[in-house]
Amino acid sequence: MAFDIEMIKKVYDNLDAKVNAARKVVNKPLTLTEKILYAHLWDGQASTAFERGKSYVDFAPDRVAMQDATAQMALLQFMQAGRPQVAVPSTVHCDHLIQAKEGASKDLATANTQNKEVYDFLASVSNKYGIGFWKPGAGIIHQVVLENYAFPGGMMIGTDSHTVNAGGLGMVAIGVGGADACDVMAGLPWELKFPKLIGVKVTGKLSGWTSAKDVILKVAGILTVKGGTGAIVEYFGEGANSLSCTGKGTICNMGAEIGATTSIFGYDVKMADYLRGTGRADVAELADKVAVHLTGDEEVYANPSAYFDQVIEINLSELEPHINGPFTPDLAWPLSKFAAAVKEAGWPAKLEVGLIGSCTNSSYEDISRAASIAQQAVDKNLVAKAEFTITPGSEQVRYTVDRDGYLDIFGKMGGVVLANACGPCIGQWARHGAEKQEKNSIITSFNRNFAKRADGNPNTHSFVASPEIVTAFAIAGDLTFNPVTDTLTNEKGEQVRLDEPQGIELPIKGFAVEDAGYQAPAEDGSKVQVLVSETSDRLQLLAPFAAWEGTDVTGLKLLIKAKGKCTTDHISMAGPWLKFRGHLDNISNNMLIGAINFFNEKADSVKNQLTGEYGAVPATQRAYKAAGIGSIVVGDENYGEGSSREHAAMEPRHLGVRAILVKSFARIHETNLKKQGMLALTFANPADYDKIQEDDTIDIIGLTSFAANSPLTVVLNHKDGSKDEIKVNHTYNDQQIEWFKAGGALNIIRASVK
Ligand code: MIC
Ligand code: SF4
Repeated sequence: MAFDIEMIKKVYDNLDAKVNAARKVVNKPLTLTEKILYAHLWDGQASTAFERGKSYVDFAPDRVAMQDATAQMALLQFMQAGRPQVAVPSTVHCDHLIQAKEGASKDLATANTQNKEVYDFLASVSNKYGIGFWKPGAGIIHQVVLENYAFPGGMMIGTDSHTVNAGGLGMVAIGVGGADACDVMAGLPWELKFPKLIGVKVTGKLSGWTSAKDVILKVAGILTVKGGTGAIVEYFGEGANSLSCTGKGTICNMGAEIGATTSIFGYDVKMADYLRGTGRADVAELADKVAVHLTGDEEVYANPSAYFDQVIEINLSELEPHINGPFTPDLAWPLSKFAAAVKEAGWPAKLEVGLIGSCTNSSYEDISRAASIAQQAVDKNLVAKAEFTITPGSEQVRYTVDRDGYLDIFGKMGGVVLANACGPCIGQWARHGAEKQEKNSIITSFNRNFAKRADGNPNTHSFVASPEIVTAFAIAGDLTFNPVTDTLTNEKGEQVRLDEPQGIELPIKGFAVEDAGYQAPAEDGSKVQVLVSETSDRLQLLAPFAAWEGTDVTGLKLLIKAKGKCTTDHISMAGPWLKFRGHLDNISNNMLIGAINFFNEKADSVKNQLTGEYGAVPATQRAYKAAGIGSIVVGDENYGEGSSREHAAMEPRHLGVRAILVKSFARIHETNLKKQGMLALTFANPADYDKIQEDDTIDIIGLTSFAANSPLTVVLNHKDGSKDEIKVNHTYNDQQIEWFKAGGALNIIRASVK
């Protein structure tokens, strides 16, 4: 059950009836997003319109995609659901566990040895349950999905926040935690709060150095890392139609960085071309027949402010290339202002490494445009001043760009081709010298640039831009260089200028590949044995979490009051820890080690209230657990921003943290916490964050009458004997309260298996 044209036909066959039914209940012209959402309701058709940002709705997604680092936990959970096969077409992609060190072939060979046990587990569990398996080296999940599985008008969930990449091919594709994926694979509905809708009207046409990446870099600057929370972003207008399908993918991909539930473009000629170019003319033909339902209604796009909750306009003709960063993807600088910003802030102007590719930016078009810059370095006697790496998104892209000579050009410029995998984007980068923690700058065409993410060095200033800008900067080795206006001195001492990039959207000779890296599952997997060794330090079968004790939870110790940005990278770091993604107890040793303690401004140093001593967060929490004492974590705005990794929710659950109390949550993380039976609470008055003291013992009151839409009370018992009582909100609905009571959603599914 991987690629399934019959499934696509079924979606399209029902589309007309479902969209028309939605039209009746909504009673006004429809956006594309509404058409797809209403067409994927779990019980078929809606009887009333849903309230945006309020109604919880059950959906029936068409597909599930999982990457290796999250699939382990998703599938360990699925194994407990007692189902013989997955209920919807699903795939696993081995991309996150390959470390970049010496280049593609050596690194892949090392990964195959080091991760053998995990790959064997994933291959066998996929084989057993009817899941398509993409081997290490096949490519990064989102690129492989775009090339093979995404289709206009479909709905997909994936255990990775950048699942949203498939919006570039007109799909509502949403990142979720493994427990959500487990539900859908088990044949259960998937629940989401009906999103708000942000419309982005795109006018004009790209030219020169500006690319699709700059659209999202600009939008990220406007909306910030939390501006898209709870919303789907729909792009439309003649400018949108002029962007290549993979360019649309790039824009949707990085929509994860503004917290958007997903982003989407309507079906158009560019998508049809891409479907044909990637061997899916049959899908294009089917989509053509229902094309009116694969885009928003004309009235909506003619008068967007009447239909969207917020409208943004981007004029491609005026858009400048952007560079975002450091340390956060929403700090957006137009190229013309960047050099001054670098100087004023004192960021290291010398560029050490430029890295192109990743799931965000590794299309044929991206590579060809970047190569047109690299070729100029060769032709104009320029020697690249910075190191340069290329990460192809899939074996199909790699093989094709190699055939067409692009990799050769990068080689001549001094570039190193890394494996078709996440690599440096997720800290899988054995960067020489990173351990010295020197202040330095790198620039990537990736999507995230949180502190420590790429190389573990907190002093690496990481910037995000398009592949062509990254290539130009790598040649210059200088962040204050502006390729549009500045010249460079070549080996002969001449002043030379880089011409604008030129690219080709789709390969003229077509895509080619020798071994795409796909392994189909057994027809009948009932006899297949799943391989998990009992002594493994990388894989551990899950034990059920305990149910709620039925009373208020009192006497909780404050574990940490996290200050400022606390992303999933801070809560459950990736890089070296990725190897424990299938072993809950071992990976719990990274819990919150990146979060900054409000009271001493240090990472991984909190007060153990039992001893009064400062220690590492995981060790302190294990001490509370050993003493049978629960704890609470307090955080700031947009807590849990970034990844879909449910480890960030399961680790505190496993170690005995009872509640996370913050100013606001990122969507996926909040759901992950609920799914695992945790209490995810927000301050009714955000200023109450200031009332939390280091030695507080905390009670959560009102759980015996825990109900939707009714706040709970938190009592802060301070060390000096005084108390503060504060109101805290939550977004649990009735079903989610049942998850809490049962000790986690999986306990409910497990109980239903006879
Ligand atoms: C990321 O980009 O942060 C990751 C690594 O792809 C994560 C998934 C993970 O943590 O395994 C994501 O984006 O969800
Ligand atoms: Fe991999 Fe980076 Fe893409 Fe995440 S953002 S899927 S780590 S390439």
